[in-house]
This record gives sequence, structure tokens and C-alpha cells, in this order.
Amino acid sequence: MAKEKTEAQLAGGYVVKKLTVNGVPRRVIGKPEVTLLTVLREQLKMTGTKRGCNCGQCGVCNVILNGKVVRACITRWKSVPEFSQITTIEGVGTPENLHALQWAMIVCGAIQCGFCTPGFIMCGKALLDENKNPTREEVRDWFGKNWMACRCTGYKQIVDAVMKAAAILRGEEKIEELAKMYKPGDKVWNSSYPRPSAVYKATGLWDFGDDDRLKLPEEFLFAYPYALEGVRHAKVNKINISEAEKCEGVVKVCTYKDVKGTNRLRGQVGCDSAVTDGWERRIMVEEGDKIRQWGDIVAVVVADTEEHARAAAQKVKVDYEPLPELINVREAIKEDAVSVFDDCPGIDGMPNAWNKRCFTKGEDPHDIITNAAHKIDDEFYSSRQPHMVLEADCGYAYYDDEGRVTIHSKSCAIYFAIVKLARAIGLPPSKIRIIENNMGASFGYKTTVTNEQYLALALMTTGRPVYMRVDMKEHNQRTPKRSPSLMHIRAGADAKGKLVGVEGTCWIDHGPCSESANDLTNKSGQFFFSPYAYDDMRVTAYTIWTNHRWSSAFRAYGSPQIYWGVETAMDMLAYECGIDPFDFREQNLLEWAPFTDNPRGQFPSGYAPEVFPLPEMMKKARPVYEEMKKKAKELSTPEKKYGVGVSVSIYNANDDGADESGSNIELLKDGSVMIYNTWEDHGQGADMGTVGTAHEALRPLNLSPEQIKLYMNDTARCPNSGAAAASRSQTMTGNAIVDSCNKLLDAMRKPDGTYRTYDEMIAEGIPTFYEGKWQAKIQRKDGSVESCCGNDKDSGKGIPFAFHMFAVNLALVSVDMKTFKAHCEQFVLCGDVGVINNYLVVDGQQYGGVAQGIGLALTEDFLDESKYHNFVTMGFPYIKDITDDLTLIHSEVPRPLGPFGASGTGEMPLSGPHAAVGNAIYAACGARVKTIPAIPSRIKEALEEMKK
Ligand code: MCN
Ligand code: FES
Ligand code: FES
Repeated sequence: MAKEKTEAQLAGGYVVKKLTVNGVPRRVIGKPEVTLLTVLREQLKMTGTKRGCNCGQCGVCNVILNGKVVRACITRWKSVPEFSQITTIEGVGTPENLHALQWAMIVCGAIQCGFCTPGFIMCGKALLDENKNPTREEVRDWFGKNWMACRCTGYKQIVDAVMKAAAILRGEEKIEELAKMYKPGDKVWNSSYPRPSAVYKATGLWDFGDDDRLKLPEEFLFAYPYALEGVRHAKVNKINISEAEKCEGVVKVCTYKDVKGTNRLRGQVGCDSAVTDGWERRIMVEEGDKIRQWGDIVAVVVADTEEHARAAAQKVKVDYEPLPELINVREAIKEDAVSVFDDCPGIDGMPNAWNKRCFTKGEDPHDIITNAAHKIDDEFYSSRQPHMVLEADCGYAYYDDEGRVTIHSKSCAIYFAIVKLARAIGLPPSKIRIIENNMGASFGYKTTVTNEQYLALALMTTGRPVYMRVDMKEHNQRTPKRSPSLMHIRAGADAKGKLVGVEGTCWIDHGPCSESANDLTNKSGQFFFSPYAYDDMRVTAYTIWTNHRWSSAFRAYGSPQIYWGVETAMDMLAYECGIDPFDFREQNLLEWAPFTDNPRGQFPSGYAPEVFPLPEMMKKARPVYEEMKKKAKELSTPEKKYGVGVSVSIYNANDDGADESGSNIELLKDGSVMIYNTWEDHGQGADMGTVGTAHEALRPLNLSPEQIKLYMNDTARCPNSGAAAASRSQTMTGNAIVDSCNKLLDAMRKPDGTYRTYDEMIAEGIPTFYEGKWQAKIQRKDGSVESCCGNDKDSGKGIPFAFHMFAVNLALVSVDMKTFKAHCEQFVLCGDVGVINNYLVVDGQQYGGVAQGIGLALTEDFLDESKYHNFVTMGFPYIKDITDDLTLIHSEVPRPLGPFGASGTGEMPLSGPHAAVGNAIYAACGARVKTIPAIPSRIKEALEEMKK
């Protein structure tokens, strides 16, 4: 303290320091214990520096302090030396005058959601300031040492960017050349044109929800949703808010009694074969009802400040009786298990295993498998993967000028959110407006409502605008996760290694919420041994109620679960047959037979995909596989063993059944166009997707990409494009964009084939605004089309999907035979996503998806909420956990009904990599791990099992 007095003047408990911030001398006042991050963001409004984990585990808050990169969230104001030089992202470069690293991040495709981008740029700049000639490994070590986390990119393109920036700084490459990469008139479709938002993300100017908070009008209140810490299952007798109401700054303490509507959120939206509607999900816990999971909200405290709201929440008293907790699927399906919904009106006495979905093909294969020359019969378990976004849930709400409850949030399904909310909060849909905030990624959890209901409640009960955020710990504890799946799989092959029958039962742990359970549970059947040919199949899948986290969408929804079981089973069967696992898969590929009755050519739902590029993809992948096997053999020692694993996966690129999308276009006076749609942007690149597609559709107009303007993701102004889910936007919204562009072109086209100007259109009274639409359908050989439809619940028959994506995954993995730790050393993804709109985007999607797949295979899990609430305990894959030896091999087979031949890509790269990694562990050391993540104890256990 004495030392501090000499460094700074003390004034009323505040510490005043003279500093230079981004070259500007300033006198800054802060409380000694607050963090540098708080001073920068909350006081100086330098929102380019982000707040993520807030505990030193992600690096989004990096600044350069006296030449060293520091994480501002763990740097106390009192420890910042007086006269320090601080550089934040705002001081690195501007859109007109970018630093080399900012340029490089943009043109290397290293920016997706952009939440981590300022932090990486600060960290990378600090390295380049000292070393202009780093090796890739030095860059990776540097980011690793500095706890840099990115959930979107898989890191490879970020390292590419640092290497490129280093080359620019050494004078070997010129920024001017990068700036000239695109020339007007060039094709934007099927190119590497950088996404429009990248420049703002690279300069810290892209505001996310919590940045907006600091720029909202002063009258916004703060709303804090309160849940009982550690309670997963309990009968609630009484909720007492009287003490909380008396606390300083409190405007209102809301309970279920304040909810004007049914208090039950609608869950199932857009599924045409739903047996559940999700009405059991409460906004607020009711007296006399139950808490069914950690994080069920009992009160929302609205106060003048966050501090006051949080303090008052601690005074809410709940009288409850604890009940036995069902936190895993094995316990929940026991005969004598307590029922999660024994006292829920409408679903009283419902068993924990429900929503039975059956898929059948040919004969019952049970005896066929029993009598087969080779067979496997085993159980597999896939984990509760956490999404681990770097931006915690936040949002705000107010009444707009038309009196609508207007909610800004991270929603990636803004029209669905209205349907989910309306009856529950007691408003007609027309009185609700949702606007998507810039998102620090979602990976699907925001397909549902997580904070919108509390924002609406706080706004409607106080009549005053409100802001809400939770900290990262609460975010992780309360948001939904990927459903774990327990799978019992049997499969048989004949003496030559041909599949003769497959059979499975799957139990999907969905937590205490039925929302979207149909779609998810169906995936187990839809993709059961889907890349392969066989005559006979039976699959039964159940949804299971438990008291663990409720399940939401997570990238590749449902497919990592089933491919973990199926692709591990295929591997085991290959070894049983004595056939190389690659050969075994290749010789059993689906005998693609569209529009026939041949069961060997069709998916379990009884239809064939629109194209089937897997045979060619396997051919391309084979030499790579052989090379990797050779490498594994050469590298293996008794201490460290190497092996190569393969998996094949297929996933859909539109929503189940009757999916549809809309997108509108308007010709503007200056000859540019405005596109209106709700292609929500998690970070995947909805802006680029829209610009690339529209630019191609409008090529006759010879527009520059800047002349394609975007008005996106506001339900009051944009048509319903559906959710940015199911990898459906490029196909569904892409087609709607093309439809609207075609209508505009038709209207603008003159008899001589040239195009009218805006003024000519107006003069001739021709409308300048057009609505585009698209419905999911398949095309028959004779050109006729048939609409998609959902799966029959007893036979599984249906045509749920119009578009598909394909992957062959190859992993080279090492296993340390002392520690039993596995590491993925090399990964090759041979993928087909149709014709590619944008290579930077697609590469980024695929690297990032593979990284999440490696994480799923080896480290990521979400068990007890009291421990699994930070990135380290949840097994976040940092840069050194993800190999830099990542290769993508693109096959671009055009889709007959895809926009310019495109399919989707978002979820393809996360469907199968984990299974390739698991199979590589077996190839390396003989440990057959059947439960992911394959942590050292499981590998050790599997090795011991093998020795028995
Ligand atoms: N694309 C392309 N060419 C193709 C196919 C797609 O250039 N042939 C581009 C599209 O233009 C788009 C991107 O790839 O920019 C993804 O397109 P698509 O597969 O249609 O997926 P959506 O736009 O519907 O995005 C959702 C999808 C899903 S379901 C999840 S979950 C997801 C994901 O994409 N979450 C993400 N990718 C993510 N990426 C980031 N960074 N953050 C998330 O939260
Ligand atoms: Fe500071 Fe994560 S390290 S916010
Ligand atoms: Fe890194 Fe999204 S781009 S977290």
C-alpha cells in the first residue's frame, strides 16, 4: 500500500494514475480492487477488449501493458504501474489503416464470430513486436502459454495469419497486394472473398451484447435471474421475496405469479411428426411444483444496478424438500427409478423413458446377426458435450415505438423464439419483436430461448427497459448441453465381410425438457449405419427424462452420438472380419439407388440422398490413409504408440420435414440492393453467405459486393428464414435469396435483354421489392419434385431431408503408454458440401468443427455443475490440444436443387471426427474405448480389459 501511494495519488479510496492509453496521455481513476478490464470497458468504454471467462482462461481481454501482453480480467487496477503504456485493440489499427496482423486475420479467414479476435490480435502483435520471424510452432507455443482460446476456428487460420503478418512485417509481402485481392467484376461465389464483418471484428468495432450495454440509454435497469445453487430435484413449497423486495435499488422481484401467460414455453416448433410440444418447460418455478434441474429460475430481481440485483437475489428464500436426483441415463431407465414428471399436469406418471421412435428395414435382423459369421454386440456412450462459447448469455429488452416487447439477444432462431414465448408470457406473436445481437458464437444452444423469457418478464412487470447478463460460471451451469446417448448396437457381417444386418437401441438423456426431443431422437435412426448397405435393420430410440442439464441443439445435433456408436461398431466389426477398417467401410458403402425400392441403396428412412460422393471420396482418401498408416508405424515406439483411425459420416443440411425459408430484396435508388432475411449469424458467416449467394444470382447487374447491402435478423423488418440450424441456411435461405433475386431480375429485364435502372422501374410503375421463398423438396428422375416430410414414428419412413453433407475422417493419434494420454497428431477431413460459396468460410467451418470433434473425443465433458463450469474443467481444447497438421480435401459434387449446387457445411465436420480419433487409439495401442471422452483413465481401463 505504501508503495502504491508513491506511484499514485490516493483520493477517497480511488486510485488515480497517469497513463498513456493508445498513445494518448490520460489521467484514469479506478477503485484499487477492480480489474483493468473493468476500467477499460466500463469506464473508458473501450469495448474492443472483451469480457469472456473473466478468470484468465480465454485471452479475449488481452491488452499490451508496457510491451507485455496481459489478461486484463486478472490484472487489478492497483497493480497497473503509474505511467504505464497501454495498447488496446482500438490502438492497433482502424478499418482504413489496418495493422498487418489485422489484414492477415481477415484474408486468412481467421475470423468467425470474432469474439476472440481482438485478444488474438493483441497477443499475436506482442509476439511479432519481439520476433518477426517466428516458426508456426513458436506461434502455437506463444498462444498456448498465454491461454488463448478460440471455439470457432480450430486455430489453424489464426496461425496462418500470424505467419502472413510476420512476412508483411519483414517486407516479404505487401499489404497493398492483399488489399487488391478482389477486383470489381470478379466472381464472389466460389471464391475466398473475406466476409464483410471481418474488418470490424479485427478492429474491435464489432459490438456484442455486453458492449451494447455500455452504450444503452441510462434508464435501463438490470435484471438478474436467480436459481438455487446446487439444487437439481426438489419440491418447492414456498417462495418468499419479502426481504429481497426491501433491498437497496430493487424495483421489482418477479416470481411465477407475475407471468401473465401460461408460464409454459412452447418447445417443438417446425416438426411435422411431433408427439411432444415441450409445454412442460416453465419460465419460472411454481410453488407446489418442482425444481427439475440446477438453474431452474425461482425469481428475477430487477434493480437499478447489477450489484443491487445480485445482492437482493441472495435474500430470496425458498422453502423446498430435496428429492432424489436422476443425473444419468442408466439410473433413469431403471424400473424403480423415481419419475422426473410424476406430478406434472398433462404428463403425470410419465415414465422416464418415453418418445419411442422406431426405424425398420427388411426383416428383423436379430437372429441374422446372431447367426452371422462375424458379429459385434456392445454398448457405447457419448458424453454431455458443453458448447463452451466465449461470450456468456446476455441481452436487453424495451418497448419499441409500436409497443412491441422488443428483445435483443443471441438468438439464432429469432422467429422460433417468438413462437416459444408468446403464450408463455401472455402476448400475441405480433406484440413480440426479436433482434439478433452480434454473437460470440452459439453452436446451437441459442436455437432455444435461454434469457428472452426473463427479459420479457422483467420488462413487462416494470414497464422499464432492462438489461440482463450472467457470468460465465452461471452461463455454463444453466445453459443446455448436448444430450448424452447410451447405445446398444449389434451388427453382423458374412464371411466375406459384407454387412448382413444391424440393430440398435438408443437412450437419449434429454434432461427434464422435451423441447425438440423428436428431432434429436430421430437422428439415432436416420443416421444409423447410414453410409452403408444392408438389407435388414431395426432401431429403437427413446428420449429419457433426467435431472441433469436439459438438452438443446448442439452443432451436428444428434449425429456425434450415433456415429460414436456406429463408427466404433464398424471398426470393431472390421477387426472381427480381419479386414482393414478403411477397406471394410469401402466395401460396404451404400449401393446408392435413388427412387427405387432397393433397401441397400437407401437410408434407414427409406430414401436415397440427392447425390452420393462417398465412393469417390474414399478413393481420394485412400492414399492419404496409407501414407498416415506408414507414418504411424515409423513413429511408434514402446513408450509412445501411434495409430490411424477412420470414420465415415453423413449429415443433413436442412431441417426435418417441411422446412421453408424466405428472403426479400429491394432495389435501391443508387442501383445497389438491400437483402432482408433472418439468416442468423452465430459466427459461421451469414453475411458472407448472403452476399456470396446474392452476388452470384445478380451477376447480370455487375454489382460489387459492397453494393449488396444487408438488413438482417430483425423480426419486424425481415421475413422468416427459419433458424440458423441444421446447416440449412446456405441451402434453404440460399435458395430463397436466389428466388428473390430472380424475381427482381425478371422485373428489371427489358425486352432487349438489358436491365432497367431504379428510376426507370419507378417511372414504369414496376415494384422494386420482391419476396423470395424456398421449401425443402427432392427432385425425381423425371424432374418432378416431392416435398420433404418427417419420419413415421413406428417405421421411420419419410423424406426428412433434401440436402446432405458427407465426410471421410482420418486421424493419426499417439498414445503415451506411461500416462495413457492420447493426442491427435494429424487430421485429414475429406468432405463434400456441394459447390462451395466461400472457401475462407468453409475451411474455417471445417477446421473449427474438427477441433470440436477432437475435443469431444479426448477432453470435453460436462458432469457435475459444481465443478464443470469453467473452460479448464470442461476440457476446452486449447491450441496445443489441436494439431496444426489439419488438412481439408474438398469434393464439390453439385447438388441438383442446391443454390448454384451448394449443400450446407456447418455441422458436417463435427459428425464423425471423434470416432476416427477413438478408432485411432485402438489402432495405436489396442485400447477400445467405448465411452467418450477418451481420457487417460478410460484408455488405461480399456487396455486392462484387453489383457483379460
Ligand atoms: N457455406 C459455403 N458453401 C457451402 C456451404 C456453406 O460457403 N457449400 C457457408 C455459408 O455461406 C455459411 C457457412 O458456410 O456462411 C455455414 O453455412 P450452413 O452450413 O448453411 O450453416 P448455417 O449458416 O445454417 O449455420 C449454422 C451451422 C450450425 S447448425 C451451427 S450449430 C453452427 C455452425 O453452423 N454454429 C456455429 N457454425 C458455427 N460457426 C461458428 N463460428 N459459430 C457457431 O456458433
Ligand atoms: Fe480474461 Fe477470459 S482471460 S476474459
Ligand atoms: Fe474465435 Fe469465435 S472466432 S471464438
